[in-house]
Amino acid sequence: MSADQCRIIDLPKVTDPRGNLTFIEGGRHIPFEIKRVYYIYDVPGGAERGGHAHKKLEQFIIAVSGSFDVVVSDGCNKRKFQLNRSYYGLYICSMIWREIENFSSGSVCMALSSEYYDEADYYRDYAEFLNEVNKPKR
Ligand code: T46
Repeated sequence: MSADQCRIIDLPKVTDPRGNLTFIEGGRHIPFEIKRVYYIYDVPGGAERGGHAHKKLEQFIIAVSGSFDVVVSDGCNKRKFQLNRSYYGLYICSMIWREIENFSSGSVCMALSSEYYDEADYYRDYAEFLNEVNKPKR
């Protein structure tokens, strides 16, 4: 897997004088079926989230309110994305180290996941992650 596979995906936006509406259908607007949704909010100034990679899980992250930066790395290449609109998000494939930082006040980070929560799917140690991605491929 490569950081180049992480990409911004634009979502449908139904504009309306009553307020805009965006929707996401798993397997249509994002490249996986959605098994889990969670969101991060009330983030104190200067706090950072993430700092791990997933063996199998794919994710789609949206700034439903405010803004934050997502830094993704495949162990070799690093890319930084600023998320600040609720009508697009960042797709992150498996085996990508991610760090989320620079949260604006009142921001809400929503994540759609391809898998149920499973701690065994995480690399939480960067050295262990690097070791895995640098293993010679058979
Ligand atoms: C990711 C970033 C964006 C659960 O019990 N269920 C869940 O679905 C999740 C996501 C977490 N947890 C528990 C596990 C930990 O005891 O909540 C605690 C905090 O989780 P974590 O330290 O993994 O939180 P973040 O914000 O660093 O990472 C999360 C996701 O784990 C991760 O997949 O990409 O948000």
